[in-house]
Amino acid sequence: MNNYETLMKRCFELARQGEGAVSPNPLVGCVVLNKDGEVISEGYHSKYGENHAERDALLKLHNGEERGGTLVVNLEPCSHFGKTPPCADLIIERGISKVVFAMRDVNPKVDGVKKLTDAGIKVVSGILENEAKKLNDVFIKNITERKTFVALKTATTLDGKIATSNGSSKWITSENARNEVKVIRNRYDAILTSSSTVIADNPTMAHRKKIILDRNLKTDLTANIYKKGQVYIFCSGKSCIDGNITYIDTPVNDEKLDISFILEKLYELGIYSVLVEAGGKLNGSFLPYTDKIYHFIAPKITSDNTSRSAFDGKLITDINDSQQFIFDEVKEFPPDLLLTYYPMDIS
Ligand code: AOF
Ligand code: ZN
Repeated sequence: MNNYETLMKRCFELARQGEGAVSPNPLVGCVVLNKDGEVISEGYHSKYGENHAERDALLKLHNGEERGGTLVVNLEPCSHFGKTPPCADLIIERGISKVVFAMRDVNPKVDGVKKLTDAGIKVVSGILENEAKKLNDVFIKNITERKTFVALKTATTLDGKIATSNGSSKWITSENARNEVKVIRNRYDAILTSSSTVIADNPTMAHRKKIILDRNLKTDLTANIYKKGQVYIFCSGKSCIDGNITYIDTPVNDEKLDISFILEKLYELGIYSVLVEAGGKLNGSFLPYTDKIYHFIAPKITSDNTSRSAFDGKLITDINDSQQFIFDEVKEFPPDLLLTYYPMDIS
């Protein structure tokens, strides 16, 4: 691994400190080196509307020690006036001679490369580009498709089960793994679950925004999930705001709430990413819309075919009709594993 890759990894680490606070902006971290190649400053985008990573790093320097130096950042520096002035202008003003970044900004308003090269700054791009794109998968989907990013979390036994046939499920994974779920939740604008999960498990699912799919309004408003945060209930036939709860009347197909409608509504509400945490039925319905899966696996086997599966979508009779995914990574939360994967792009 060369030095730029090491520095870029540091940018990713810094960028992640903005998780849960920068949406709908991207996660960005930045490292500044002086002309001798020594790290003299670091920064990151910490909150939506606040300074971008490059500005955060450069404003910490007061004596011109960045002149002739290099700025490393995981996203092409911006060149437009948004909530903040263009980073490219500040980079030029501070006399930086080289900018190293991982990926172009997909925001069509941005052409930092042109602004920087026109000013005579050397630009190196594409360092750890794939990793950078994964880090900002939500931002990329939001900007390029104008759609809400859907992540899904499940925790299963080795035979892919989330509960026994009578619903016993506490606990499949260890506390270690369950603590990581809290970290994952924070990455997304909202969590989403079903009335069945609320009724069966009465989970708290601590989050600032919660979405419940409850067609016939079967859940009890005294359930833990309603105690804190802003709640959106997608249901049939009710449309109003009551305290922290917004009811959204939703079309129904085949006795199921229309998921495309729900996802469009979420985008309109400014909920640009969502983490689905539910049972097999809802997981199955969301599978075709899912952009990323977090799958915790405990080293256990129920060995009971009537146990409930993590994905209970539709009947298929040809194994080649299975939905295909690409493994991303495996992490250990002993004794469990966390496997992440993305849907295979079949277009
Ligand atoms: C960067 N560095 O740290 C971030 C960038 O409204 P604003 O001013 O915050 O601009 C938001 C846009 O700027 C966002 O859509 C993306 O294109 C870029 N974000 N750019 O150079 C950063 N957060
Ligand atoms: Zn910027």
